Amino acid sequence: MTVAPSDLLGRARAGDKRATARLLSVVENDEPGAADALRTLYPLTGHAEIVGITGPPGGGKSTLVNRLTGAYRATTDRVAVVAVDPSSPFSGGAILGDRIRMRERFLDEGLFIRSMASRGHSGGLARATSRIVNVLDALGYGVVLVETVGVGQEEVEVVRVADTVCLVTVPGLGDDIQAIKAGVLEIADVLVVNKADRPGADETARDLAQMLTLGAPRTAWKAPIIRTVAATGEGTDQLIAAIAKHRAWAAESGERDARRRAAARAEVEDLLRDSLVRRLRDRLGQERVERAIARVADRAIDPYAAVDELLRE
Ligand SMILES: Nc1nc2c(ncn2[C@@H]2O[C@H](COP(=O)(O)OP(=O)(O)OP(=O)(O)O)[C@@H](O)[C@H]2O)c(=O)[nH]1
Ligand SMILES: [Mg+2]
Repeated sequence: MTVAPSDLLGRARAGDKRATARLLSVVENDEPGAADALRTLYPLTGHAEIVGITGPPGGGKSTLVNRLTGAYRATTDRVAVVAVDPSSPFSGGAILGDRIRMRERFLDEGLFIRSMASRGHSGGLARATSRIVNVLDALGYGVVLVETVGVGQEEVEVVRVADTVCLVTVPGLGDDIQAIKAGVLEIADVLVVNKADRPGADETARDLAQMLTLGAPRTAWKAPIIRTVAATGEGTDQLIAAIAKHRAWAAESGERDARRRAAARAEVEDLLRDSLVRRLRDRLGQERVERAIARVADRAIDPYAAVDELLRE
C-alpha cells in the first residue's frame, strides 16, 4: 500500500517511526512527493545539533556513536543516527556488529536509526544525506549524528552537513595517517583518538597535534584532541564537552552561519543547475541534445563547441 506523502508527513511529525522511515525513503530516493515534503518541512529546520563522526574503517565510530546517543538521550527527547554505508567493503560484517550493539537502543522510543547505502542516489550521496538530515531536524530530532567512513572525497562532502565534525582515529595508524592528512583533517573540528586502551595512544595524539600545526589554520578554532575508549565509555563526557564547546564557538564566531550559507548555496546552485538543464532540454528537444552528444562521441565536434552551439540555438 502506498501512502500519500502529506499523510506520511502528519504521522511522522506525530512521532510515528514507521511513517518517519517511509518519509525518509521518499526523500532519500527523490520519489514523487519529495520536493513537496521538503518544502513543507524546510521552515522547521535549523534547530538540530548535527554532529558528524568520520574516520578510517573499524576505528570504533559506531561504538562511539552508541555511547554518544546514550549520553545525548539523557538530555534530549529525540536523537537520530544516520549511518552512511555501514557495509563498507573495508569492513564486512559491520552491519551485523552494528545491529547487535544497537539492539539495546532499539527499544528506546526517542532514538531513531537510519542506514543509508552509499550508492545510487540521484544528485549524489551528499545531497541525499543533507535531505535526510533536514527531515530529521524538522521532525524535532534535537541531535542528529551522522556516521560515515571517511576515506574519500565523497565522504568528506557527506560529513559537511554537520555543524561539528569529529574525526576518529586509533593508535598505531602508521601510514594511514598520511591518508587522513590529505583529506579529512582540514574539516575536523574535534579529533578523537579512540581505542585509547591500546598502546600508542600518546604517540598518535602527538602525531595529530603535530599535523595540526603544519597546515595554515582556516579559522581561529583549534581542534582539541580527545582520547576515548568507546568500548567502555571512557572519554565520552569529554567528547561531548568538546562538541558543545565547538558549537558555542561556531555560533559566536560566525562559523556556523558561514557553513549554513555554504550549504544553502550548494543546494540552491544544484537545483538551479538541474532546473536549467531540464528547461534547456525541453526547449531544444531531447533529440537535438542527443544529436550533439553523438557528434561529440564521433569526434566530429568537441564538447565545448557542442555546448556553444546548443546555447546559441
Ligand atoms: N580495544 C578497543 N576496541 C574498540 C573500542 N571501540 C571499538 N572497539 C572495537 O573495534 C571494532 C570496530 O568497532 P566499530 O564501532 O564497528 O567501528 P566503526 O568505525 O564503526 O567501523 P566501520 O563502520 O566498519 O568503519 C569492534 O570490534 C569494537 O568492539 C575501544 O575503545 N577499544
Ligand atoms: Mg560503523
